[in-house]
Amino acid sequence: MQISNYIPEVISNFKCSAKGNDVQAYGSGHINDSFLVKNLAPEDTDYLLQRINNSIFSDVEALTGNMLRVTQHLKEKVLSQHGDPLKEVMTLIPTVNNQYYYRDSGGNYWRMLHFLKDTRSYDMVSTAKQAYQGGKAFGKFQSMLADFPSEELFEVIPDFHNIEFRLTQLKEAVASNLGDRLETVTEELELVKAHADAMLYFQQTETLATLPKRVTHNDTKFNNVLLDQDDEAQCVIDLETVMQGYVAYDFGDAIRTIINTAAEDEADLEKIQLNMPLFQAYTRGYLESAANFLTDQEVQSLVKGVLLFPYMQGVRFLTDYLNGDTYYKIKFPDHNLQRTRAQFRLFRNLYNKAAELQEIIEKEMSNLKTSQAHG
Ligand code: GN1
Ligand code: MG
Repeated sequence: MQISNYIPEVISNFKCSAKGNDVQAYGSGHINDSFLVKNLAPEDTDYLLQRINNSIFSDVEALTGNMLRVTQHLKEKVLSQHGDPLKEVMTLIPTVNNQYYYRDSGGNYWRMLHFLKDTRSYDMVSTAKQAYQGGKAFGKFQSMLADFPSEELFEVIPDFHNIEFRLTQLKEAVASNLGDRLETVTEELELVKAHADAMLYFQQTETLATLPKRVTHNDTKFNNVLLDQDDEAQCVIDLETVMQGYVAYDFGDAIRTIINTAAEDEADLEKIQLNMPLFQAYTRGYLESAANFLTDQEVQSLVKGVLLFPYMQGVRFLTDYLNGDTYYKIKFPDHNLQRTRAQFRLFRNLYNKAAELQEIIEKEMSNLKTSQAHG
């Protein structure tokens, strides 16, 4: 049976006022399926219904527990700052049995969220204001969770951002060559090899000793920030990978989409250029809201995250390509190869500009200190 056939059953099991007369596929996620469930009366709440990919998120109960605790914590913070928790934080809708996920008669897992009207998200950034607002939003997100006991969060996907583990997965994919595609990726494997040692920075024992683990979002693509009609940041979404991590992970993953003048899967590699003003704007917004809790070492580590994330994303796409496309949704046969090449081109461009990126971070940090000193 098709997934969408379960939707009436699913809707009737959540405490929601929509009747399910108007349901549309929604968003551009690579893992879950999302649907917008509209209410007939325009003034009523709409809902976002998501089928959770439970071959990837295998413990839906623990995952949901993380999301509940984190959203609860964020809502309290927003309230104490006189904000609107319903608009600024994702709201999970309970089922008729007061659970926050539902398993349908076909064994599929679902969650329902309050849909935030009059907001927009962008797969690519076009203005400095958007980039700045994105930085503010993710910085504020981390800042509001800085006092949350990160070790209590369940590790939803073990070793999610552990590059050593990702490289091992790639090695295994090369060895089994399930998709019979090894011959097409010689150059890509060379690039992986050439940079592997340098990319292990976050796995080193010295790093573990100096950098604090915090609550991080772990999927800070720009389209995971909802902006309002004036392009002001309103809400950070897609909280299922919120776990313990390094702040540089979130910074790096965000820059991966923000600084790139082309799409994540751009076929024409020449179109993949770096937009430095957007990098600067994001960095400024981020530091403005995160500098209050960041250590000097963490600020120093940010640029390492910027290099790691396109590299690691390329490694993950390449692994999936070699495995015959079992993890990411694809739109055409070589999609994962095209994604890999685009991410590796972005990585090379960033690698060549690492010193300049570092200078921008330092300059923004010192501007911030100066302006704070002057009240
Ligand atoms: C996946 O499904 P989506 O688009 O939210 C992936 C992220 C990747 C991203 C690449 C659980 O996120 O880690 O960075 O694709 N999520 C998971 O665009 O693997
Ligand atoms: Mg995601």
